[in-house]
Amino acid sequence: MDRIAIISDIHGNLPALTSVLNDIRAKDIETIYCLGDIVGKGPNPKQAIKEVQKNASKIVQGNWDDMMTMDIEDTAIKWQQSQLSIEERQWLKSLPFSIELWISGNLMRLFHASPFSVHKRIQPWDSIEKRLSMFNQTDKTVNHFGVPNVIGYGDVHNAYLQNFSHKSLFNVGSVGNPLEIPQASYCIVEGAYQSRKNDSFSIQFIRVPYPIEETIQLTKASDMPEKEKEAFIKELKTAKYRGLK
Ligand SMILES: [Mn+2]
Repeated sequence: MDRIAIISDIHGNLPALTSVLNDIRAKDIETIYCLGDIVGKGPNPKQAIKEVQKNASKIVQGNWDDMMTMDIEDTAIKWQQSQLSIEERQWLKSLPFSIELWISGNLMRLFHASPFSVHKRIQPWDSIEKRLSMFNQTDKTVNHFGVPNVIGYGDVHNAYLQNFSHKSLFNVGSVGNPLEIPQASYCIVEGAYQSRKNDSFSIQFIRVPYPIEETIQLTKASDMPEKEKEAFIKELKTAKYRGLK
């Protein structure tokens, strides 16, 4: 059986990313996919890009990655943009929308937020219609092989698995900005890679404690706007979203 580690939503949190990469290596897993939001919110977007480029073989775009080349009047976005070179920002812009693969007879599609847009969010508590729409074909998805029965994504920073209507919907959670448990989150999928033959298939959810205090110190030491520092540090400690739910 083959194993693929799926990470997402690093958000420039280097201590969390390092801890997760060490955990993946300790499990002898060689294939890593990343579901976007490498940058945004956290203090080390540049280093996060470097590590993801070095370690992940497939990477899709997140909403923050997309915003790095947009002209938006927002101090948080402007600060993140100021940390990156033109080349890094264009690389984020060029990232693909989705990944599709056969694994143990399952057609699995991976993307950041939903098949509609990196900016369109679907939560685990949304209506069944909304959750079923995660399996839709759109002009953004790859659609090489047909309609997927397994969807994996990031974006909501909330790891979960739901089985319904003969389908599986899972979220890998967030490496650098988890919003349920203050520990880094990622998934491992195990099955026969590129096999259309039905066989055993599993999704494992892993939590990795990491030195949060280090990330807090890196955030404090950066020249990020004070308001953004406070909000990010609060989210790291509490694992609660700063905005309204
Ligand atoms: Mn995110």
